Amino acid sequence: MSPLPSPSPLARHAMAYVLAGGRGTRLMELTERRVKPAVHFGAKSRIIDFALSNAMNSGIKRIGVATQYKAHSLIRHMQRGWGFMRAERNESFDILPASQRVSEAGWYSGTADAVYQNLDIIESYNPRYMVVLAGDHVYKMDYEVMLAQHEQSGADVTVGCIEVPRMEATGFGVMHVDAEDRITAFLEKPKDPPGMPDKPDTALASMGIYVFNTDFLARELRRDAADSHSSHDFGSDLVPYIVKHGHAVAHRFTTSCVTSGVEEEAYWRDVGTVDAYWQANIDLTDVVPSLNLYDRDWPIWTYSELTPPAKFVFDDDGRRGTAVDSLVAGGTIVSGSRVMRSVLSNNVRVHSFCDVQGAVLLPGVIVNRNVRLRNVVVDSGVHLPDGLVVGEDAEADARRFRTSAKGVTLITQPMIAALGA
Ligand code: ADQ
Ligand code: ADP
Repeated sequence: MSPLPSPSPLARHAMAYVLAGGRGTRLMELTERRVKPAVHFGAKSRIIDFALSNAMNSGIKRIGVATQYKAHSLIRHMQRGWGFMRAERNESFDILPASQRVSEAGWYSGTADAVYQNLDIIESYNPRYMVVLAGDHVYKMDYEVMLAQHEQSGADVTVGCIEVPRMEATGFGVMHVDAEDRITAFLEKPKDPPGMPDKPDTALASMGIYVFNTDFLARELRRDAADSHSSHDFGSDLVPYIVKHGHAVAHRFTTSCVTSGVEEEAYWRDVGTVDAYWQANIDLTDVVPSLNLYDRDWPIWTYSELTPPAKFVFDDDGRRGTAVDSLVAGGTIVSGSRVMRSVLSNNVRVHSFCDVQGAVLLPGVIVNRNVRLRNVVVDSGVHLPDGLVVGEDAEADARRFRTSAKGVTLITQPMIAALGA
């Protein structure tokens, strides 16, 4: 007897629509010149690479990315790294800046509007499902699993969700579900988030990931566009409306993609603040990190400049250049200095007599001699002057740089320029 044909993967009939237009103000000066999804992450990637790679690894062949705020760095990155999708293979990759397609009013007023304004493009591809994603989260997730639940439950919308400590849920959409995981209430960014009935200190938070049938979504977006009281946002308007008037179901994200037969515990971070961004980077330096970037079955694709290998050298006086418990990208040279528990992106230089710990150094950072760094994020291209000490005197750091609640110091080029002024 011939084996039964395997069911067609649903991802093949889906389009991923990545929202990448919001600035991400809580990353402070890191998003002064680029939007949050374009911010470098994990030595070689940008934040948006996670959503895009998840879509591709899940088998989704059509991707649209809505851009708006300071999109140059993001668009340049996607053009360099994601231009391989081919129409001949039924693939598409569309970068969709707000372009007055619906009216001449201009910008995307909210996340739902950022989809509504491109409905004609979406409908021209005729996808059965829309997987709406935020472009600013770090995680590995197989959307096929979510699509399968969506199809099985017959929901109007399926919302990705994760359990978080109750008081950390103030920045998220928080939901109540019944025994079948049907969403019975949805509160966007509540000041006092409700706990789960059986776990009062935990809240069920929306990950801002939604699956819809395209025809349902199109109808809802047109209804919402005509509603003058709406802010045209998924979390504030569309999802609460569907919860009230339709059938919304929660998809619990409990396992990151299952690859090589190994189940990884779910890891998902909205790296929205300097502290969260720093921590998620430094988490990667753990001996066994929760987010495995070395998983060849679930590659995080990116554009990365072609660089010579990283190099570690003795300086003239025979001091070793070392980096331990650290991620070091290509083109980087550590000479006669000690680097620990740090993330060094492409083309970084660490010169002699330096002590670098807990540092997230973005591409092209130059650390001149005698610098001591503790718990810092240094923006791309910054040259740290000889003898700079950061992380030992909180008051001095706060005067010169941007310091966070948890003691991480963010350093950008204008801050360094101001030191010499
Ligand atoms: P927020 O985190 O506040 O809440 P939001 O600011 O809506 O998310 O941004 C979501 C994504 O949309 C981001 O990637 C952002 O870049 C993009 N975006 C924002 N405004 C945009 C615009 N005008 N045009 C295009 N793109 C835009 C949402 C949900 C919550 C949920 C959290 C999870 O509303 O319910 O809990 O995400 O992080
Ligand atoms: P990346 O995001 O790759 O780290 P850069 O740090 O080079 O890129 O720049 C971030 C963004 O700021 C880019 O969009 C770049 O074009 C823009 N930019 C860089 N330098 C300047 C400048 N002097 N004036 C205005 N914009 C700049």
